[in-house]
Amino acid sequence: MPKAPVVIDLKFSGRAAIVEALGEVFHDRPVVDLADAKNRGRDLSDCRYAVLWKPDDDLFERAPNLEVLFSGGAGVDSVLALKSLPDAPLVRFVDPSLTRRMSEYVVLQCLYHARRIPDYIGQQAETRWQQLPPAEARDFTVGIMGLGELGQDAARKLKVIGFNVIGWSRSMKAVDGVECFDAAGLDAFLAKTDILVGLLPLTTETTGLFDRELFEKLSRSGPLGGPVFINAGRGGSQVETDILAALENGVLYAAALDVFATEPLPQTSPLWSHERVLVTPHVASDTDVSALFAHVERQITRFEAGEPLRHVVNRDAGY
Ligand code: NDP
Ligand code: OXD
Repeated sequence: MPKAPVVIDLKFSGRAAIVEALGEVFHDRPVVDLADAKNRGRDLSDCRYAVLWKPDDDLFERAPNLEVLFSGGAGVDSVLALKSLPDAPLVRFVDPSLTRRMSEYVVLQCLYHARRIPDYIGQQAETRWQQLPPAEARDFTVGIMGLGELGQDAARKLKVIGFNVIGWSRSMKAVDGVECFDAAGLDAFLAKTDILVGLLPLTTETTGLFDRELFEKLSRSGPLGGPVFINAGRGGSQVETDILAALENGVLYAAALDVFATEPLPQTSPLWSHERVLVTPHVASDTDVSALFAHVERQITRFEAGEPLRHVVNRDAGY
């Protein structure tokens, strides 16, 4: 029997990688790539699966028989906000490639700040040779908010480098060597944290969570004399005016932000030019499209064999 088609509507940069990966992964499954002009007016009523990221407004109208939806990313806030999203299971992207990339970003940012690179960049601009008091990873406590797929891997890798690592999540977790806190333990968690890492999904509960009040509860006894805030979860969880104010009045020592309330970050945002803010354009962990399509094909195989899908989003929780 011929396999059911999958429709692809991915507004990712890097078109060539998508085309190459499509050729490699979905061997005998028909693929309808909506970025391909030849599919512009195609009837999509035979498509049972969709892989999507910022899809066309009329996708669900054109493809009324979808049985499983696959998010092109790990975070599904934008997918859940889509108008007329069908009531089919929504599977998010979970894969070792995505996890590895995120952990690299988190380890990089923690070391970058622990080894005072922002200060040395400032000194280099002034041709100033000044050795600042040394500190090493073990002198810092990194607090990770969000101990899911990404947060737990980052925690383990930070431990290997030597950081003290603690973590916070909605439900209590057990991670070897990592002191864990649940939702009720937030204040105790913040009071111990020198470097705060945001790896939370954007939900009604996490919107605006990283605000002045939260920053004021962070530890001020770390080697830098003030906390560092790193956010690679979602920009909607941070209050950007509060980050700027906290940097100005010393409540925060520095920030590294990969995600923003509005993306691309508007040219007018003062975050761009703040000397204690590192801005990256939502690249902490890009989706490897070959890995994404392989994950989709594996899940479809399970689904068609009557096995449960993995990484299905809980729509009530929002992640
Ligand atoms: P998971 O769903 O595996 O983990 C989410 C974690 O957040 C869980 O530990 C969960 O708690 C916790 N959490 C959720 N809501 C709350 C809350 N209200 N209070 C406390 N803890 C909460 O997600 P991933 O680790 O795979 O991904 C995390 C996020 O990272 C994504 O949603 C996405 O927004 C972002 N991301 C960003 C990328 C980038 O390039 N910048 C790339 C990929 C992802 P519990 O375990 O109890 O459910
Ligand atoms: C994701 C992302 O959610 O890239 O995967 O932000």
